Amino acid sequence: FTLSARMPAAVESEEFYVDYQPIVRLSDGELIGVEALVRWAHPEFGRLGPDQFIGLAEETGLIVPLGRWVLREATKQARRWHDAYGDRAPMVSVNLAARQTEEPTLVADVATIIKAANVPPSTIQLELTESAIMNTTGGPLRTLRDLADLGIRIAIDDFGTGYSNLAYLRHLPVHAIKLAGSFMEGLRDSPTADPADAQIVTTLVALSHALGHVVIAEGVEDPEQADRLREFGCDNAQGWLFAKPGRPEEIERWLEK
Ligand code: G
Ligand code: G
Ligand code: MN
Ligand code: NA
Repeated sequence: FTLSARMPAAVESEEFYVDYQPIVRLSDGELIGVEALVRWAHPEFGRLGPDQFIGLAEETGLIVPLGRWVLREATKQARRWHDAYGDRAPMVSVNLAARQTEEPTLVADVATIIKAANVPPSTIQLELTESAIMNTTGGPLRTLRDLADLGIRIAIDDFGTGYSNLAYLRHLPVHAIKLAGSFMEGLRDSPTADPADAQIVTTLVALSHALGHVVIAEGVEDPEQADRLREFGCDNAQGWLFAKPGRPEEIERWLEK
């Protein structure tokens, strides 16, 4: 209760901030993008992770203004990186909660934010889970087309963990598929690794490529997992093996090395 009571004021007073986690190309380790991840510097409770307040924000509807703030912050950061690094600037990938896709003004809000930041739309990607896509007010096809028409990219987050209607998903203008970190357990060089995970990952990579989507693996923690993903033809990866989420300066150090 105390958390949700403070949240509106916290959005106003900028107690929230955004960390960025590198997304790298598996073939050569090149930084191709970053995922924006919100944090809360709470005056009493210290640093809070999204697991501690995103659920609450969804229940109270505060995710709508908070999500808008995160997108605005991340697009401003994308603009700074574009000014400093040009074509080498990383794509910035931002999570959209299911509650946000229910907002009738979603597309207009995104358009306003992208225009105000004056950033090339193709450097912004929105991550939506399967359920966020299916719950869209105005229909998934219409909404995703309207978003894609802005020139931004759409990624399906945690792919393979929701209820996917594959026959339906294939008609949506999606650029990338993010494979949930839970599938990476089975790619470890360990006797307890479940071989079914490797089968699922191989199949999802093949399916995504057949549909013309880029594949990003999440939660990659060790070199064996990265090796297996390369073997399976997975394009990009994100995880502690490469870097933890960090401040924009850490991304800049990465770009300058
Ligand atoms: O950074 P961390 O691993 O703690 O993130 C936990 C969860 O919070 C992830 O599932 C991530 O998608 C979600 N999350 C992080 N930032 C945002 C955000 O800005 N908006 C939404 N909707 N979810 C976020
Ligand atoms: O949006 P999504 O649910 O994919 O959010 C990614 C979350 O996963 C972030 O909260 C991030 O901190 C976390 N994360 C990133 N890399 C790793 C990793 O290698 N292992 C684990 N366990 N979590 C990770
Ligand atoms: Mn995500
Ligand atoms: Na994910």
